[in-house]
This record gives sequence, C-alpha cells and structure tokens, in this order.
Amino acid sequence: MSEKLEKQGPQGAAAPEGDVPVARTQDDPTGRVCQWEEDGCTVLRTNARTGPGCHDNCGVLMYVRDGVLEKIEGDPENPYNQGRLCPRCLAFKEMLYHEDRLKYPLKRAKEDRGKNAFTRISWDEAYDIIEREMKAVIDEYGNEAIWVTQGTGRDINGYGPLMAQYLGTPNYGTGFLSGIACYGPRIFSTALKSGGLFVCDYSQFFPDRYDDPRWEAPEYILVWGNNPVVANSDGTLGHWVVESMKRGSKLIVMDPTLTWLAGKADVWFQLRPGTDAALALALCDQIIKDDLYDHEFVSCWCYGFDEFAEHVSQYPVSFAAETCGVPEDLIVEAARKIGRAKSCCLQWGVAMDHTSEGFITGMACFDLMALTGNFENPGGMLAADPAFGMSVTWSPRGSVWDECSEPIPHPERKNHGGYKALEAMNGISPDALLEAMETGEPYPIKAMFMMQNNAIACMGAQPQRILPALQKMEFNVVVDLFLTPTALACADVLLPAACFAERIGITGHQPYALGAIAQAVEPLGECKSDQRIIYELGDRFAGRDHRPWDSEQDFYDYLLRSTGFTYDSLKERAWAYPEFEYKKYEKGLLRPDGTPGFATSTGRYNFYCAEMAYFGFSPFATYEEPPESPVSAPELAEKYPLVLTTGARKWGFFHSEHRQSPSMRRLHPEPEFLVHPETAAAYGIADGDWCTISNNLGSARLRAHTTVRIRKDTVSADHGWWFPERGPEDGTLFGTLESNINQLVPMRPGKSGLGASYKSQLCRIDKIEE
Ligand SMILES: Nc1nc2c(c(=O)[nH]1)N[C@H]1C(S)=C(S)[C@@H](COP(=O)(O)OP(=O)(O)OC[C@H]3O[C@@H](n4cnc5c(=O)[nH]c(N)nc54)[C@H](O)[C@@H]3O)O[C@H]1N2
Ligand SMILES: Nc1nc2c(c(=O)[nH]1)N[C@H]1C(S)=C(S)[C@@H](COP(=O)(O)OP(=O)(O)OC[C@H]3O[C@@H](n4cnc5c(=O)[nH]c(N)nc54)[C@H](O)[C@@H]3O)O[C@H]1N2
Ligand code: SF4
Ligand SMILES: [Mo]
Repeated sequence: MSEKLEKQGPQGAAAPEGDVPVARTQDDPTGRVCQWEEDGCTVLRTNARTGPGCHDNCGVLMYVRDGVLEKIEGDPENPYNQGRLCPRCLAFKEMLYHEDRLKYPLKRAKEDRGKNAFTRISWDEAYDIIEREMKAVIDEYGNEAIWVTQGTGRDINGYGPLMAQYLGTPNYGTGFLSGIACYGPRIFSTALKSGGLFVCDYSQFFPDRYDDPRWEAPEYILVWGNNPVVANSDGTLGHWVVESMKRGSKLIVMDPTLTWLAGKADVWFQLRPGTDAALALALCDQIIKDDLYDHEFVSCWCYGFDEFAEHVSQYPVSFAAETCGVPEDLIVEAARKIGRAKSCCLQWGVAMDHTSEGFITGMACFDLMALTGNFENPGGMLAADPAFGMSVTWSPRGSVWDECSEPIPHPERKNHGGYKALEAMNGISPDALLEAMETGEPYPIKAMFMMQNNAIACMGAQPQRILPALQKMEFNVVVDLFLTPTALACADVLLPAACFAERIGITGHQPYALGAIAQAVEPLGECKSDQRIIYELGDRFAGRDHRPWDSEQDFYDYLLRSTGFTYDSLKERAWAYPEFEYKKYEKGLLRPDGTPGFATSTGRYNFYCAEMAYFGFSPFATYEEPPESPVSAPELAEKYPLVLTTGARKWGFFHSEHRQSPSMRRLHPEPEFLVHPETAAAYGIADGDWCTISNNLGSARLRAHTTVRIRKDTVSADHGWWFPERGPEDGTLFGTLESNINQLVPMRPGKSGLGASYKSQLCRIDKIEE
C-alpha cells in the first residue's frame, strides 16, 4: 500500500493530522454476517452492480462452489430490494459464463475493421498500442481530437471522466446519445429550478424502510413517462412503488400505453407521445384556478409565482385536452387530486428527455411539485445528494484529485456545439461531435475510446451515420464484455471487462446508501475491471507516480477517504445508510452557505428561471410541438401517419445487452412493435406479421404485436436489437442495421442542445410479404 494511504485512520478514512472522519450511519451492522458456508458453498452477502448493465445495486447472496458461481439470490436483509431480484440478476450466470464473453485483449489491423480478424495480445501490448496511437493523434490534432464515450448508468458513471482526464480531452460523455437524453435534461432542469436533484420518497432513505415512523406513503405518485416496475430506472426500484401502493399510495399515470401500473391508476392519461409539457402546464393552471396550490410554500420558498400563474393561463385544460388527445374532465379531476393530496411525488422517466424540448418538459412537470409544496416532506420529493458526501466524479481539478501527486492538466475546447445551456452544464454535444467526426468542424475528432457503450446497436440515433464516422477514425478502442456490433465494426484494440462478481467495487454512489461489491469468483481469462483498466492506462499518460493507490482496494480506499469507511469496513457490513432528515431547505442543509432555502441563484425554487432567459428561452416552462408530429408537420404526416415512440424497456434486456442470454431471449425472442389491432387491420397487418417501419430517415424490420393497450395513432417499437447468434462472419455486423429503429430517429437535439426524438417521430408500417 502506498505511503499516503497508510496514513489513514483506524476506520480507513483519510487522516489529515489526526482529523479522522467518522461515518454517522442510521443502521447498526452488529450481527450482520456477510460470509458463511452453506451446503458446501461459500455464500457472500453483497451488492449487485454492472456488468452486465443496470441502474441499481440490489442486495444479493452469491453462492460459490469450488470457485464457480452456483446461484445468485436476492438478499432478504438488504433494505434496498428486501430479497427481490429481477430476471436479469436471476439469469446473471448465463451472462457471466457465456461462451462469447471476451477473455483476452485483442487487436486488429485497421484495414480489417468489420471483419472477425482479431489477434490475442497481452495487456502490456494493448496498453503499448493505445499509448502509441493516442499520442500520435494528440501530437497531430490535439487532445480534443479524442472522444471518450460511456454508456448509461452502469458502473462507469463516476470513473469514465477519469479516462478522459488521462487522455487530456474535454470531450467526454455518453456515446452518441442525441441531446444527452438520458436523465441529462431532467437533471439540468431540476438543477436550474431547485438547485439539485430530487427523487420520490418511497422510504428508501431509511434502513427500516416502510416501518420507519417518520415516513408516510405518498398519497399520489405521478408515474410520468416511466415504467419503474420494468425498468428500475435511475436508481429507483419498481417494487418501492408497489410497496407504497400497498400502504395507500394512489397513482396517476401518463403513458400512451396501458402499462401494469397504468392499469392500477386512479387516472390514466393515454396521451400522444411528446405532448407531456402541455399536460403539465394545464395541470398547473387548473390547480391555480381551483386555488389548490400551497400558498405557504409558494410565497416563502418560490420565485416568480405571480408571473407564472399568468403564464400558465395560456395553457387551459381545453388546450391540453386537444393537444394530448385526452379528455378535458380527466385533467380537471387529476389536478384536483394532486392539489388536495397531502403528499404527491413525480416518478418521471426518460420519455421526458426523449422529446425534442424534453429539457423544458422536465421543468413543466417539476413546477407541479413546487406548486403543491411537495419538497422535502414525507411522501414528496427528496434531495438526492451522494451518500456520505462521497465524490467520485473525476472532473478537472475536482477535489477527488487532492491526493494525487501531479494534477492532470485541465483541457479546454470542449465541443458543446455552441449551445449555451450545454456550456453552462459543462456538457458536450454528442450531436455536434458526430458532425465533427463527419466534417472536421469546428475541429476534427480522430480517435474514440468507448467503454460500456454499443453505439451503433443502441445508443446512437441515426446509426447509419455513426457507423461510417466510426470506421473513418484513425484509432478506436472498445472495452466491453462481448464482441458487439460496435466493436466488430470499428475496434482496433478490444479490451475484456469483468462482470461485477469478478471484481471488487462500491455501489453506484446513490443518495440513500453506500455499499461494497465483494468479489465472488476469479475473472474469466484475463478480464479486468473498468476501473483498473482506466488507471493502469492512465499511467501511460500521466506517469505511474501520479496516483497514490497501488491496487483496486487502495483505489476504493482512496475514494472513500472522506466518508469514514474503507473498502474493507464497508464490505464487512455490505451496506451503510447515512443519517437523514426531512425539510432540509428549512434547516439550511441544501445550500453550500448553510442558509435556508434552495441552492439556486435566488435561493428559492425558480418558477421564473433567469438562466433560461440568458440561454435565450422563455424564463417559464412552455409547450412546443415535437418537430415531426401530425400537428407540426402535416405534410410529412400524410406520408407517415403514425406517431412512433421507441425503446420502452423490457424485463429481460438492458438496452442491447442480454440478447445472448437464452432465458432472457425466451422472454423476448424477436424485435417487435406494439400496434392497436384496429390500426394494424387498416394496414392489412395481423399479430405476428413481420413489418417494415419506415419514415423519411430510414427503416427497420420488426414483428407486429397487436394490443389494445396502445393508442390507435401510435406505435411503440423495441430498440437495441442485434443478433449475436448469427456470429461475426456474415458481414452484417450481427444484423445490427436490420431491425434498428434508431435509423428512423434523427441525431438532433432540441434548441437547448438537450432533448431528442427517440419518443416522438412519425412513421408508417407495411407488412413484409414473405
Ligand atoms: N430492463 C431494463 N431496464 C432499464 C433499461 C433497459 O434497457 N432495460 N434502461 C435503463 C435506462 S438507460 C433508462 S433511461 C431507463 C428508462 O426507463 P423508463 O423511464 O421507465 O423509460 P421507458 O421504458 O423508455 O418508457 C417508460 C414509459 O414511457 C412510455 N412513453 C413512451 N413515449 C412517451 C411519451 O411521449 N410520453 C409519456 N408520458 N410516456 C411515453 C412508454 O410507453 C413506457 O411505458 O430504464 C433503465 N432501466
Ligand atoms: N430507439 C431508442 N434508442 C435508445 C433509447 C430508446 O429509448 N429508444 N434509449 C437510449 C438511452 S436512454 C440510453 S441510456 C442508451 C443506452 O445505450 P448504451 O448504454 O450504450 O447501451 P448498450 O448499447 O447496451 O451498450 C452497453 C455496452 O456495455 C457493455 N457492458 C455492460 N456492462 C459492462 C461493464 O461493466 N463494463 C464494460 N466495459 N462494458 C459493459 C455491454 O455488453 C454493451 O455492449 O440507449 C439509447 N437508445
Ligand atoms: S434491478 Fe435487476 S438487474 Fe439490477 S441489480 Fe436489481 S435485480 Fe439486478
Ligand atoms: Mo438511459
């Protein structure tokens, strides 16, 4: 262990001159056993994490016999999931031990891109090639000519930026996700409105969960463009919604499809995709007209209410009813339910972000929470800061670097595409970066480092543009579990990553709790964790002396140094819950200066948002039609009359993952789209028919699944499809462009640079005559 880390105090926390941080927790780990023997197996109590992908960290029991993972079960004692596991964790072994797993570093000649012509190499040789090629790109074009990309959530979120730091590039972000449209728009809109991120209160901040006397179930949960029982998205477990319902919570659901939760809702808005902001603004207007808003919260803690009330009067229920295609009286009913509820929370999903002006849609929905005073109250919206204040975000010059010997130089010239909002949030524009790859403007992108990201099969809109752009790069690195279409198309060096059972780690830095990931089995072949790959490669660019950690365990001790834990002390208890209190804005716990209020420029919740005016937008949330809709583009709609929403999550797949897992594939054997039987009949399509879905941008081949659950004017298509069973030899990149619905989605954000069109395009459907 390095000298610096040896100086840590008894709990392993950094000990700057005797000042040892002590973790103040709510839960008592006495008697919590984290490893035992059972029927010849060693059982480890720990937490799941990626890979394969997920947004959560459920508590698991891993049963290991003779070094082999025999089974995985939900840990009934872990407050997070209380024993539940979804199908993907139950089938985890099928991914862990899949014969197609990458096991060794591979290289391939540039002229063989697209061909299965890889050669096994050592890690040293892989690092040598990456060092040589990346330095060549840096010398000729500058550091900013490298784009480091990541996929969603997974375990990369905190660590990916570190790779970009090592390569000295400011261009780091999600790989080809148009408009950073996964939580990005919602996170940034809530930051401007309220100074932070807030999540629904399902008691997840308490280790005794629903039994905690401080907690009350939300009276209403607005499930808005989200399907948490399937997706468990953004660190919310769907079971929490169900458990809250058992304790009295009622639902209002906004979804063009009748989901399982919509079927249990008091009110279900089967709205036209992309029109959510109109509904949110009309709900606000109705609540104000009925005088059901929270006068005290609004007058003490909000900014710009009177003008806001005036502003939303432009969006009466009649307007929303017509725009969204929902009954007027249902909007009035829902507004009264929300306005009169003791508590209400917003369980929102990525459907917000996946419309062109999703950034503003998020603001409109969030305003509803402020209007009804649902902040920091039991059953309302709670601030979501990292547990124990742990920072793993390797931003340039961030405090996470404090103990490193040489600060990594801070790169400039981030490509935010000229969008002021993106510049303010220090974000890149994937849309502008794709253009830079294609055109060399404003400066060229010449190399890609892609980690946990299968861009052409899933994340990227218009993969037909991304594929040639990747193939003309001077150098590409891919780090993955499998040979994906993206890796096959473009990787020059392909590195094998470890699954969570094969490595140590810590959980996803969520607000509720911190946990350790224990290693259950040896990695397959020579797989390594992404974290280790990053810092070992970092030595080639920043020098071995730059880091005070020697091993992965050291690395986590370093990251945990201000929390009061070491990796071992966390592993011994599996999880730890920090202290928690409600009403933090009243107690000065939200603002860095310790004064009451919200961490915004005004100190209040901003109905009027001055930053928006600075970016050139209305300071209030507004409604705008998606650019391609039956209303905004009637001529296009004549040719492509149906509204297309895509990517509603499936139980068995995490995006383009799990297509190799036999039991997950049995759940979803083929790519399909939902269509109303009457609509299907009008086009001569029967359930199960293979069809072409097409529009002005492209087409994809999927199977019709007729169901009355969906709006008659809308089809909902799967995303992320490729066919690993075809093998890498047939020249089709595992058929990745055959059924890829993103060929119909433009790589084009909203006016702010945020927001996309994955959930609001136009299309037509035609039966394929076989
Ligand atoms: N199993 C599984 N879980 C996942 C993922 C996965 O791939 N598989 N992906 C993860 C990721 S990265 C994300 S971002 C989350 C997303 O998870 P969610 O936020 O739940 O998003 P979706 O499943 O895309 O869509 C949720 C619902 O929105 C509806 N919808 C579609 N268009 C619209 C619209 O315009 N307005 C409204 N109001 N509703 C609409 C759909 O019918 C669907 O029921 O899931 C995460 N969890
Ligand atoms: N049409 C349509 N397209 C969409 C969406 C939609 O709703 N509709 N949703 C969009 C959204 S919200 C998102 S976030 C993106 C998601 O897009 P991505 O996050 O890029 O998801 P994947 O394409 O599944 O690529 C992830 C890759 O990471 C690999 N992987 C998994 N775990 C690990 C690990 O621990 N280490 C490493 N190195 N690799 C790992 C997997 O094998 C897989 O190849 O897709 C977007 N694309
Ligand atoms: S949500 Fe599912 S895949 Fe994710 S950790 Fe929990 S059980 Fe595992
Ligand atoms: Mo996402």
